[in-house]
Amino acid sequence: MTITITAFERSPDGGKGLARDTRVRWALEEVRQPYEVRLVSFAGMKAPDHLAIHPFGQIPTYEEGSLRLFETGSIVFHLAEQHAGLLPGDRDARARAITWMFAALNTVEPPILELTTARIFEADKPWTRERLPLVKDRVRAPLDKLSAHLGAADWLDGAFSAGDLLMVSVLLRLRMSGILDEYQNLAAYVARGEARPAYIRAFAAQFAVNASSAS
Ligand code: GTB
Repeated sequence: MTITITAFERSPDGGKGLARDTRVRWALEEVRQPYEVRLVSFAGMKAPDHLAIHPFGQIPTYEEGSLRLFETGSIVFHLAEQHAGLLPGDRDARARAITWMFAALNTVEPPILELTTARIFEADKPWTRERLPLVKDRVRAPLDKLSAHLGAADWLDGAFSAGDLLMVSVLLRLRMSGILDEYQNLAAYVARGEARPAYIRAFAAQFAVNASSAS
């Protein structure tokens, strides 16, 4: 059955792989499922036909026959459940990998999003300069713990899993801030994720869209 996802017609990051379709593409590549992409404009995201798939008018979405999903966590979980490669077979190890998926999205990502908001969308506000150090410290708090947990291991809990895929995707957004480089093992962890052939294919696919829309 054909899988179709949606992505920005023109990503605000110009193809750096920071928009959330990249993590879905990465999961699809890890489980070796071919997919098609429907590109959506900002106006198109708010149109009734897109809102019927994504009630919040965002990307990415996922369509497979009559199944329509939104939320990257749900999409990656669906792929990990349906295909081998992203979740371990052992019951307990699988539950722990799913726990790391939630940790990435519920614990680590929210302060990173707040930092992006402060740095980009609130950069011109008079209070941002004073507030930024506080926001950065809120990013560091979970990273201190994550770094201690990871230690010298390659992945968060044994073999690479959907938990690592989401955690690396979330941490990637920190690179521009310099905070990732404060944690040598986390920077190496992200680099390991980016070096995976499936990530390289996913990155190239989203880059190609943005390179052609820029010309
Ligand atoms: N919780 C949802 C999920 O995980 O799927 C969040 C989805 C989401 O925020 N989608 C964004 C979107 O559609 C795109 S990724 N925004 C349009 C809108 O809300 O109207 C967010 C994003 C945008 C731009 C960059 N960038 O330029 O670096 C990075 C990430």
